[in-house]
Amino acid sequence: MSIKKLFPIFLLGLAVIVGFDASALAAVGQPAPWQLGLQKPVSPVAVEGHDFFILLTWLMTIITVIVLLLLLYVLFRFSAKRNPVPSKTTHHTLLEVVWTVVPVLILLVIAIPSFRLLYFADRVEDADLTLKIIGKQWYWTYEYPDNGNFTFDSLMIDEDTAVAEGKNRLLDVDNPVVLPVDQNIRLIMTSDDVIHNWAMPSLFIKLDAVPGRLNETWTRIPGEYAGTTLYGQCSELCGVNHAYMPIAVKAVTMEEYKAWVAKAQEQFASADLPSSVSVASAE
Ligand SMILES: [Cu+2]
Repeated sequence: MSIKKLFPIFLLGLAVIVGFDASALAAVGQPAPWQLGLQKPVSPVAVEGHDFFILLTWLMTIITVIVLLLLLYVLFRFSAKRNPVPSKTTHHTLLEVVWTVVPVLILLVIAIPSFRLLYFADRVEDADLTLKIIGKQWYWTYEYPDNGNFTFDSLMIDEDTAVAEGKNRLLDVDNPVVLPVDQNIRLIMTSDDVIHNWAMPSLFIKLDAVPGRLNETWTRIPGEYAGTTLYGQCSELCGVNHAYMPIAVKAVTMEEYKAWVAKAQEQFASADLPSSVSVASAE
């Protein structure tokens, strides 16, 4: 491989080492051109997850550099030219203990914050409201059980329409999820057909929606993000239109949320049918 070809890799490595983080430049809740790091974290879980990612990146960088330096030293110091008569040493107790214990310590350093984050993201004790998410081929259905139990479908808007209206192609939907800021929101998800995955990078959520099973997590969007729309996509290969079932979550103030709920209860009022059959087909 020529030096020229290695250059982009070198640049990327350098960017990681100096901690260059494109998320600082990116719009909130969506990917940005030339983005290197994660999307800007929005929820408390996302902030913790982002910190954990930075810790792991540093650990990986340090380990890689140390191993590389050791290799280079061995190549130089013990080459046939400089070391014509090799040592016959086979065991070294202290060295063996060290190269067993040090990796264990590194794994402990990773495991402790990892489990803390896992339990933090698992569930919230005192949820202010619940959003039920149902994956379908190939769109999402949302239920608001705490607000009159209305249900609606959220489908991607046509690509040409999105471009014409200045919206995000492949990301904007006809009916975004609307969530109030500064509230603990319990998210429960399931599926009506195959396994989908409700993935929202800025909320650090990537949870499977499995038929016959109810998975749970939670989120909280700080007040400063009122008016922002966050985007995500299905992240479990679920069929031919897997790439066309995006997620849009609009964060609003509590007053706006109440007004939206009042409107949504009328707009999405279903007949007396149970919510699971209120929607019959994808089109
Ligand atoms: Cu899907």
